[in-house]
Amino acid sequence: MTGKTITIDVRQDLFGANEEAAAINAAVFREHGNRVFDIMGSVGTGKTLLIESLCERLGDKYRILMVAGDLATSIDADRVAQHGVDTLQINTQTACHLDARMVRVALRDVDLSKYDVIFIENVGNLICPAGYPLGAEKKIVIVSLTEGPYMIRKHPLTIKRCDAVVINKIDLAEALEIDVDAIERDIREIDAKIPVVRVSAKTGTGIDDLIQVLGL
Ligand SMILES: Nc1nc2c(ncn2[C@@H]2O[C@H](COP(=O)(O)OP(=O)(O)OP(=O)(O)O)[C@@H](O)[C@H]2O)c(=O)[nH]1
Ligand SMILES: [Mg+2]
Repeated sequence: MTGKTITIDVRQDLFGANEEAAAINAAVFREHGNRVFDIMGSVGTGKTLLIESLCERLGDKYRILMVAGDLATSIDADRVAQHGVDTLQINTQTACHLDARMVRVALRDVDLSKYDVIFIENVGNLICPAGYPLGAEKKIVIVSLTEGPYMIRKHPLTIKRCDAVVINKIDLAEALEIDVDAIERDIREIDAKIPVVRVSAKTGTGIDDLIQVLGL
């Protein structure tokens, strides 16, 4: 056959394959009774500290597994392990986000029936992880005041693709002269109904509200 051009939308193909793998993950999690949360957000926004805080509060109530996505290290998994929960590290090497297949492969030899709750910390990135569902019950995006006042307006798609927004580091609002109400208004303009929780992972403010939003 000559003269025929086939154009493949690689992005669509990749996204389609991921959706299928995510659906399989979701079914496996349901089967094992796992409540799974995909925690995403920029580098340094407070994902690990927030998960540490959640593990401190929920560790007696639930059997928790933390899955850490990181390019090269196990620093975050090691931090969370200090709170007495099981951890699993995925090093993506070059990929700027986890995808559903990576999660499936990583969990293949894990006895999922041992866990009630799985927190997945995605690779630090406010953009790419939003486009790759992992099969989690909820995708939570953490933004923080140190990212400046415009991160919501600059990343509307991320907000649209998530199920809840955490505004972290509110203890720094005064020092950074950031108007938290304005950030929440920006979120509401993109999605009027999405749950928004103001938190300080450092002081513990708002963590109980977040636990409520997660339904834990
Ligand atoms: N003041 C303050 N500092 C915070 C808060 N949450 C996190 N931090 C600090 O911010 C820095 C980054 O926190 P991490 O929890 O490592 O952030 P992360 O999103 O997991 O970072 P990566 O995994 O590298 O993307 C650390 O120095 C934390 O102590 C907060 O609510 N308030
Ligand atoms: Mg981290």
